[in-house]
Amino acid sequence: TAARMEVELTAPNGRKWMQPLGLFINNEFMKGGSGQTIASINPTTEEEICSVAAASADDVDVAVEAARKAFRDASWKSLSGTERGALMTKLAELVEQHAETLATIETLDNGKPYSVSISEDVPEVVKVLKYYAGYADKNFGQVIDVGPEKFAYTIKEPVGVCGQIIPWNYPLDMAAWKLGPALCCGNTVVLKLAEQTPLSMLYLAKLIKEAGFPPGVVNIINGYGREAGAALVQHPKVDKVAFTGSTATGKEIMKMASATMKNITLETGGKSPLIVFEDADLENAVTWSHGGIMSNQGQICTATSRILVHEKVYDEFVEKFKAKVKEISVVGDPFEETTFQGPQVTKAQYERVLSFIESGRSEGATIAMGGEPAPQKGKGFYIAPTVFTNVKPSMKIFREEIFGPCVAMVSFKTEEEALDLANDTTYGLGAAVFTKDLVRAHRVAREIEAGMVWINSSNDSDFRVPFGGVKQSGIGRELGEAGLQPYCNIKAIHVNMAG
Ligand code: TXE
Repeated sequence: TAARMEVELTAPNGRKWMQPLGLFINNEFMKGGSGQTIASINPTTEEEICSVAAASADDVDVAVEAARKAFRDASWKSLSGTERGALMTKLAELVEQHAETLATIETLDNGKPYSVSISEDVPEVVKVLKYYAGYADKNFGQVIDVGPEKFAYTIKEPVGVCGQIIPWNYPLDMAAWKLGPALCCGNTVVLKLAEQTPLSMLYLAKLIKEAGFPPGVVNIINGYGREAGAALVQHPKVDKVAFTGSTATGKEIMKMASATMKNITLETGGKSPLIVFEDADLENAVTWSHGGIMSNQGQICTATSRILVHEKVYDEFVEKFKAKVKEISVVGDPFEETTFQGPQVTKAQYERVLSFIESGRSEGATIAMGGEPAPQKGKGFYIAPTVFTNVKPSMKIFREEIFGPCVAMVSFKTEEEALDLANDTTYGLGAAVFTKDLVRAHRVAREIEAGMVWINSSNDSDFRVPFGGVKQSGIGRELGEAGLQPYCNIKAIHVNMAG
């Protein structure tokens, strides 16, 4: 129970660790005033792993006060960028040392294959922390020439206390994407984890203390969105809110944050198109488009969930895609080495995906493959990889984010029609284009309404390159140099030298 603040856990791969269960505030785990807890469920077995403390609005206030105090404290404020970078590098090294445990926890709590947690999710945390550690002493202002009688310069200041809210699809990576730039710029943080998957980041919290961050610089709390999340967004002493999650919640957060005019960045949903032209290398297009929707159980914000294929190659593409699913999408226990697809993260998500499948069926799309639950030994939130053909743009499965291993395929005749279909969405996160025609590739990349376009690949993001959306897929950018901008204020200083 949370009263003990930690519990020994053992995973199916034999790994054992002490799992923290409290709210991480001021570098200590605490119970929280209300004593309420949330059970974390293993999506493979549907059994409880452990119960974790959930923050009330009062607990959020304690965490924000800790971050506020740390923001002004010399132990953090007086550090040079180089010193902040050194702390972040130390944290990255500790993450590397604890990689197997972190990957194990991620797989146990989220259901993603261990082979992916260990080779992608955990290494991404290390890369992002090291990348922003490097920026910590290379992010400064300008001198601006305004004539001989004046001197003007800018300095970059941290924004202050950052409230960060993350989802459950990439718990470690979403946290790293937010902590990296915030700490680089000298901010302090209250990070609210997704109530479905708090375990990996609570373990990582121990490493933050071990790395030597002063108390209160990073506070990490579990809790419900409507309670802890909303309290964080509305807190008058929080200067900035960064959020990744659904578009509906993003809109609510914008409204709440407006009360004190907080700086906000939002990364929300998507319905990203992937266009296959008739001259594309079909093998390559099939490989990437499979990964672009079927990896991570389809729980990817940039999932290329709408595949638009030129009519000349449509039938061949569909057959090849189905064969690729049969070959690669091995559904099974996420701790098995052969598994490509584990369970959906929660029962709620599992049911949501199944209801989308049902809507596709009832609206008249063809289920060319899958379309049903795929329990393993009678258990788990598994869904068979699903391919829809005969999809009309008016259907829900073409318009709404499913967030599961389900893809909608549509054919087109001309480039213009492909672009109309691609842009016929309220979202604008990712997009992919497959063609050997260089000129067309770049022309289409410019015409697509999206924050990111992949040419001849899909979902091939990189921590050095800005990530984010247009339209209702979000505001602002994470990653890359652009990811620093929301975490610092530019102060202009004018010096009059004329007397
Ligand atoms: O998201 P929520 P849910 C999409 C995906 C999924 C759907 C619903 O389509 O099926 O959203 O998922 C916190 N004030 N994405 O319900 O509610 C919440 O506690 C403050 C896409 O899980 O957006 C959690 O920490 N915070 C997405 C986080 O917001 C609130 C990833 C996300 O939860 C809050 C996840 C409130 N009022 C879901 N309500 C992506 N972009 O990758 C909730 N939260």
